[in-house]
Amino acid sequence: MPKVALVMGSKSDLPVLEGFFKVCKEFNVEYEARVLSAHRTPVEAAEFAQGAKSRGVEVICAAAGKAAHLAGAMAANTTLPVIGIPVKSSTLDGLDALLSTVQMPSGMPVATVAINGADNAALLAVQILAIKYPELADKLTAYRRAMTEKVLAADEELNKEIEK
Ligand code: RP5
Repeated sequence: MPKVALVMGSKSDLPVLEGFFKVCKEFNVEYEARVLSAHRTPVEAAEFAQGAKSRGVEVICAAAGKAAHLAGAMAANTTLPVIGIPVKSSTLDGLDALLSTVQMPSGMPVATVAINGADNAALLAVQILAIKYPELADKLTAYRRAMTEKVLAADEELNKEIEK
């Protein structure tokens, strides 16, 4: 079973990360989740990233707010793909975390999703895994089809309403 890791800088980040778990469950992707901070637990965070591949993890998602160094710290300690989730904190509306996560120097990429974009982080992880696991590719196709049908139904509904 494909496996994704989610690491968050603080347990206070958890409420905005529910979408990650929902998507993993929907696609039947195994996950592990940890609270580890690049600033407060730098040694443990580095060890986590260094050992991820040998634990069977194939993609790491890292969520953090403020001076969000966590995704970069993950990337520095593994060659696995790292997806950064900037978390909106009480100040600066998450722009601080967005820039800290996305502005990685050349040679050390972090694929960054929207502020609080935990569902998209999981979906991107599934898309990466789908290169290797054909059943995930099939599920993604069905997921996209369902999304399309939902929008087309809303479009039809709207047009019935404005005809009145
Ligand atoms: C970051 O600092 C965490 O990811 C969190 O978003 C933010 C605040 O952390 P707490 O002070 O709530 O633990 O490292």
